[in-house]
Amino acid sequence: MDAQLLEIRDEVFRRNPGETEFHQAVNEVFESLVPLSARHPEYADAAILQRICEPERQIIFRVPWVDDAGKVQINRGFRVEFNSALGPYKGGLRFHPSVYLGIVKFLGFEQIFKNALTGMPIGGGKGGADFDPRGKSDAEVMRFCQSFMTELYRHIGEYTDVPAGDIGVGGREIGYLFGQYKRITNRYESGVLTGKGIGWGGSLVRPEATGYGAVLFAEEMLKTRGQSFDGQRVAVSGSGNVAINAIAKAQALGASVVTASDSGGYVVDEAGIDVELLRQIKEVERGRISEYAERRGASVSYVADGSVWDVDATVALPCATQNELNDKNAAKLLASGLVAVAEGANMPCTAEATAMFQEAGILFGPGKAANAGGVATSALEMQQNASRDAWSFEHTEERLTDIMVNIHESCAATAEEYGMPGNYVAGANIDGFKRVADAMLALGVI
Ligand code: NDP
Ligand code: 2IT
Repeated sequence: MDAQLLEIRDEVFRRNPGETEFHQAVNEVFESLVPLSARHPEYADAAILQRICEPERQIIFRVPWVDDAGKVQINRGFRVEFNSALGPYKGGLRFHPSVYLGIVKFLGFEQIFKNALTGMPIGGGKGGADFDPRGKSDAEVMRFCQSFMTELYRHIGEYTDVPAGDIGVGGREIGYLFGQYKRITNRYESGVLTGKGIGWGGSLVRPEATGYGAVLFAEEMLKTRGQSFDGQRVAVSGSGNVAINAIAKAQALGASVVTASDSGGYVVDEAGIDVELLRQIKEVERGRISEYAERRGASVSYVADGSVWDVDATVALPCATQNELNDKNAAKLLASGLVAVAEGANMPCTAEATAMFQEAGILFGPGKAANAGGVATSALEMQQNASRDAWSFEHTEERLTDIMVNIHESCAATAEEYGMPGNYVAGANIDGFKRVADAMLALGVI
């Protein structure tokens, strides 16, 4: 990094103390921008970097609710409206006890560039709460969501800010959130949230989109080396929305997916993960991955507390959470014959692991490119809501496929243009940044 970039980066760190995940995300983007800033002094003249690192608006609010025992509970809610140069703020809500401002800001910052890469008219934002939906009754989740929306509603809207799901927020939560928004505003404003159910404004393919998209992106990377998913041995982490649909798509393309995990441990299924059983346990029963091993039988092993990345694989799809794959895991995977990694989660690989994959010359698809299929399909949901239409599964999946192929092509072309062929991290960061920076230049100092 040159002196100017370092100075701006250090000032961002200083202004946002203690937000380690945000610092990590900012540092990665800055490292990629070295060749761009040399070619485009106009960005520095307009302080684009400093402006892009400062959210347009940050909302932090109290979320009081009453649990089933009648006890008053308090959580903290967040919405960081990061950048609206390309469209309304767009990005998910995460409900997880680890949520604090640094997590929301790292996710919101990544979202700016990811959303730009989709080519859809969406800005970047993220939100959530330190609420843990695990172990809560449906009624408790509903009361929490209603209280959360009772504050959030005044900040969002189909032309302003459009939240969706992320960890801990799926169709059930979006339903309760949308219901409360509709009640408070007395408007059936479908486009205010995405990830809605089919039948009340949702889009087909949105539930599958992130996992499918990550696999489609990885398939495009593999093609550049004359390979495909067919015959690969795939390790997947997580067993939520992204993981399950990544497993399904990788299997459909001929891969053998041998793992899934949750925060309690992981399973190894040498016969290939039974996706329907996994869906039943995780999506219907809201159970644990250990139950998968119990029900699937003797061929499956369950390892409590270990790392899923100890399992040999040729393709790794981290689909759980940030910084879940470190340098030790990377070394182990590389030694086992790894050829590709695509990040289904946001920033699942540590900076050290990412650097090791790149030095080893394997294919590495960063989250802001590889997992962009989810938010891209959210934009397709907004498009259907705006035109009061509902597309078929086939048409919507075709649009998703085109978008993923385009993101792959533009990241590859940008990496090539800036002298780093095959470096999708540089390609995604430069291409995403440029799209937002050019719009910000055009819109003036705002
Ligand atoms: P889900 O809540 O559906 O699933 C999350 C999965 O990750 C669960 O298996 C969960 O296990 C595991 N997990 C979560 N936090 C931790 C943790 N701290 N340690 C270990 N395991 C953990 O979320 P999604 O599948 O939607 O999201 C997964 C990742 O994908 C996240 O990084 C998210 O930001 C990203 N993403 C999601 C998109 C979407 O459309 N949903 C779009 C793009 C990216 P457990 O149940 O034990 O907590
Ligand atoms: O990280 C992400 O891209 C998401 N959680 C999806 C965001 C969205 O608005 O669909």
